[in-house]
Amino acid sequence: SPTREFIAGLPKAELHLHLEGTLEPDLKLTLAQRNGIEIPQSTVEEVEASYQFDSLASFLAVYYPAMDVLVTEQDFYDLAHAYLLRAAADGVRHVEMFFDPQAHTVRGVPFADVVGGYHRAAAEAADFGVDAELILCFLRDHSAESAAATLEASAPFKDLILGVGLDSDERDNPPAKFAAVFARARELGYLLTMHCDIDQVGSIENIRQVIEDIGVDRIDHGTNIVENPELVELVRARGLGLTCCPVSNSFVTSDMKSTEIVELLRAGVKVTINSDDPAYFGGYVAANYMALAEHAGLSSAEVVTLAKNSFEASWITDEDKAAYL
Ligand code: ES4
Ligand code: ZN
Repeated sequence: SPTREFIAGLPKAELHLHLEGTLEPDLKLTLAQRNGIEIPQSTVEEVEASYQFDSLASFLAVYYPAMDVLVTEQDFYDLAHAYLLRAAADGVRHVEMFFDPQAHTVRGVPFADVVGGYHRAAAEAADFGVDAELILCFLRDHSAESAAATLEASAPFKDLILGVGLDSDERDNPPAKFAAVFARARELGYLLTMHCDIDQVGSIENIRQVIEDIGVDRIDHGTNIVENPELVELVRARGLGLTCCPVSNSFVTSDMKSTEIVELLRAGVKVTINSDDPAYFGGYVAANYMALAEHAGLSSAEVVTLAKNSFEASWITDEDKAAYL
């Protein structure tokens, strides 16, 4: 079975990472103090103790309020910079990072400060060997109108953003709710992805919508296609990437879904391994590869395939892919 050193040494791309999900307890305390924001915790241990959840809903209830400490352009820079240093140490060479502008603009933070801080950190990461890009996520439990307004607000920053995604609570917020917003995003030149969460009731119908109606360029999670052989074949034949997050899965459903992930991998689907919200779930990308490899008994060759898949499913040019593969 592959060692941690072997996994960390493999060049990897990370394709499913929420920047707001990299807020470590010590940075949360630092930012709260710097910005004069009152939070219920005053030590790292207390913040860690508040990072408790056993479902997506209980996670999101901790996750969104924690973001109140992010206020200035420098805060967004500091958050992304800290993540990118950790990613580099885990062997990440390319990363496509989600961010949730609505979680900040609803509090009065200017869109330009969010994108500005994140982009400044992304650009600087080239100095330590990481190529970093941004994916704007809409909050699916907010209205389609709010998403449309956010999309228009992003237009002046189009060159700093690779694509758009959809996250937060999937229940009662199907892909079709955002069909017009995603069609407009495509017109603007963005690539498209959407979360299809593993705990979702009616998951197969939502996955069918994201492929056939929205026409996504990737699927976040999407592991539930395993229940439907026709969808597995469609995703395999189209070469659509799935961004799986084993450690996150184990928090949301008490199951890493290693059987399902490995079944899809062995069926030839472009499965990738990612960390989702590592500060909350306690594992950056190498720990996610390690957890899956140990749990499923993966060979070193299969781990190498996962790392190759991460570049193949990425949104870099074919020329750049060839340089990594
Ligand atoms: C998320 Cl685990 C998860 N699910 C849905 N939306 C999210 N945003 C950040 N983490
Ligand atoms: Zn996610």
